Amino acid sequence: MRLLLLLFYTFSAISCTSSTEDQRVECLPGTDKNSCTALGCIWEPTESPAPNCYLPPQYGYSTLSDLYEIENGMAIDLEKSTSISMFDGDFEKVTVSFVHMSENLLRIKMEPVDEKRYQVPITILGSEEPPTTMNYEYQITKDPVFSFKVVRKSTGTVLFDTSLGGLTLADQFLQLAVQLSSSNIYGFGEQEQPSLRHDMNWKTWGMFARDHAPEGDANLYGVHPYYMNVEPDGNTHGVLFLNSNAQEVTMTPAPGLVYRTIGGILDIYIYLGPTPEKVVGQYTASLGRYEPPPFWALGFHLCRWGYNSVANMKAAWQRTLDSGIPFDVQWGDIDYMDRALDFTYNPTDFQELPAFVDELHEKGMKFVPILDPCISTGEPAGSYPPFDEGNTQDIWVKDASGNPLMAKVWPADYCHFPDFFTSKTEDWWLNQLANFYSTIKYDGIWIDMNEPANFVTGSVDGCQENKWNNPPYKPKTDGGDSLLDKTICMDATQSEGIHYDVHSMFGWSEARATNRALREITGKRPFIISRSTFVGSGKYTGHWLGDNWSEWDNMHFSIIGMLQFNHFGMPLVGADICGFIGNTTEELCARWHQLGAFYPFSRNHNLLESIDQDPGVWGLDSIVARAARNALKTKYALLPYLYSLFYKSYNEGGTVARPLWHEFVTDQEALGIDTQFLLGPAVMVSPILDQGKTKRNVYLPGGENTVWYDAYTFERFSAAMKILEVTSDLNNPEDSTPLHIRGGYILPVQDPAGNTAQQRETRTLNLFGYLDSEEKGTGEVYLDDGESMDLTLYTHVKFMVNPGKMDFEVVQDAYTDAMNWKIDYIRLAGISQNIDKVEINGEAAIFTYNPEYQILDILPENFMITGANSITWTSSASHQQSP
Ligand code: MIG
Repeated sequence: MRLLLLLFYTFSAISCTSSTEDQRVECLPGTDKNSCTALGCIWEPTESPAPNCYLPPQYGYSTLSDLYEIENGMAIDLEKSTSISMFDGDFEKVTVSFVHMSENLLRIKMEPVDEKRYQVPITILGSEEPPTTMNYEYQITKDPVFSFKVVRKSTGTVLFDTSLGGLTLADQFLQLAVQLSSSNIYGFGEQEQPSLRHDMNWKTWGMFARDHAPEGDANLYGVHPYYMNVEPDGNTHGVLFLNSNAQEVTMTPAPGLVYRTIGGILDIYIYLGPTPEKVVGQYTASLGRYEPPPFWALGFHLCRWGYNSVANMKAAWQRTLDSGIPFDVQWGDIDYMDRALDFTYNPTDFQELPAFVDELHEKGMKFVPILDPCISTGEPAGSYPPFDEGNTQDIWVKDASGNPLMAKVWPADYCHFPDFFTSKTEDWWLNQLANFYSTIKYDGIWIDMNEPANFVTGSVDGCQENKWNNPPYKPKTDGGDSLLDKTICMDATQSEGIHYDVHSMFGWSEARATNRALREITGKRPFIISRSTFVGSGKYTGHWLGDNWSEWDNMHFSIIGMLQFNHFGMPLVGADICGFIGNTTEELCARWHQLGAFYPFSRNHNLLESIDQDPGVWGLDSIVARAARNALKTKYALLPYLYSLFYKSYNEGGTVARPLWHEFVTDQEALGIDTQFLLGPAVMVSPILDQGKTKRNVYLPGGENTVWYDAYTFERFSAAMKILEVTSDLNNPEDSTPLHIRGGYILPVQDPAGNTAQQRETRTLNLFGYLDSEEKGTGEVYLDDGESMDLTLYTHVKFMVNPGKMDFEVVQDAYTDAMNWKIDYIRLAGISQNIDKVEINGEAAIFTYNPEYQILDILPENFMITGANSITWTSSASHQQSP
């Protein structure tokens, strides 16, 4: 026994001090042997992807104090411990503070002493009162250098451990290595990740807003330095690195990560959850949540770049209507503009646009035009107010010499970028949008090119050579060895500081300004879709996944992107259906509608050079029209459920589209699944993603008692079977997207109509209950007018089924028209005993019971949603048992 213990201690001592390859933290990324050893780092070439040159264990910071109390937390003072300096500008003295933001949110901030650094201008909210108990604790280690661990109190699980070493805090290089609680880690964006769960084999992802089509591991439009990590027991936590500089993260087999950024400070927020949905809810509560979109935003959207005339736009629109496809929103891309000038429309080819928009409105439909941020400088003075007023107001991003930075985007002449961080720019933007609204009654705004995207490097005048434009270390971002590629000079100035610091927040600031403007102009809930996003953008805008390709694998990637943006607090998200770049095929486009109908944001859109791909262009009886029709009718049927999910996510937190593991976090298989997804807790979508296939395997997550129902046939399956083969044959008119509903849930649905306005007019809901193995179920619906800015004016009703009865609870009744909404039809699946009597509020009711399918159908009359209702049913079996 004693020997064993001794061996154990020796072993653990060794594994603590020797760096195995997996635990290395690279020294001076990309260095060679000579400079490695000259620097004092360790050179040990390896065959594995681990770095050859790595930092020694004594590298980092030593402690100058013990932990001492500060307001709402503790702090400790540190001093740089070695002479090794990878880059200039190391902070010699720093303070690390641990701030108790709430019982489930810990902030760790590392700042140089006596030096003011740029900090992201976003306030992360904690609890109103300082927490008295915390679900976390933290432990400091002083040897060989300072490191800390964050521990979940209830389980003792170490969530975040910096003892891998490598802590670097310098002017333009900040690095932290973290040992993770498990390799089930998700997040960091925006890139096109090939799997939702990270590849831990030294994979590096850059983050820096960039106009780049999703491809390989390129950094894309937005920046979200946020991840979620599932602990070995299924508890989950989230971590935000609040930083807006160019940055990267390397996932390592430790399992760990090495985070690096080239500016600002290390400012880390750890969200304790402990369920995946709670993590997201805490994250969005701290940043501001996405408001429920207008109801119509959940309908089908049609767009393309290159209608080139209102006639072509109308033709595509008409074909879609003629094909019987539910359809709510027509979009206009830059070709509607006069010579690509914002706030104009082409006076010849789009002369009829305002009239067409009126026609759309008469039919209950909507119109969303695009706007680009760069404002043309080339119009004659006095003829183009957006530019003239921008000049007067002095709103432009300035170059290093203080002149408005000259960029080149779509307009023929050079253009200036507005600095959306100032309120005078917001006022100017509001003004332009208001004037535009007086010509075209748009219903929402699409903001593109806001990375910001520039067709010349830096500016038309180039950029100076300096530490901002040519930083000593460039993270793994696309664009060769330059940060300036396709964007503006890093030393350009904005009110919040140099562009170097705020680059990736350009889209965030434009979305905030647009949100504010649309509220004032329309008096309604704004609908905005932005290409570039940052931490907290969900407070202002939805997102689409950018310039994807009409390729089969891109459908799979779109599921991953959609789920990630739900993690990032941006639930209104989708990818261009049928793909943006290249020509789609009929089969691909049909399958993509089957998937895309179930994106929270469903839009078909493509590129100037590509063929028409609207669902109507393939012919009324084509597989595309049929797939779109079937799938979108199902989506429209589910809209009350989907819309309620948005309300729930706003009121209580959580996602709309979520990975399987959010609901089944201890199901090991579910942790790796990303070809299926859930809408809310109950609806599982398993699209066919491969060319030529009509079948696929569906993984049924859950335990032995979990039941799944085929959404269309109500056939019941136990999750114990794990794999279910499903068929969706495009040639079979009945087949659609494979959908399964989780037992235990009651979905509020509606009969699908041509558009959401028509659908809502019926003021009728149906309830589909899919009962669990104990014949129970719950569900809820949020009803409102679908467009008010006041988000308290809703009615919220819950439904509960227990054996023999269904109860309704009106939780809140603030939507005045709710009193006119009724329930026409209730179907309960999974009732095993023959039912021979159903009563509604004590009165006999019309019903049928199908013993083969175990389905009870109830047809109530004048059954108002907000009434004090209750339904009971009895079976002949129970009659026989009673005396
Ligand atoms: O340089 O407005 O991602 O959806 O069709 C391309 C034209 C500019 C990029 C967007 C895309 C849009 C296109 N825009």
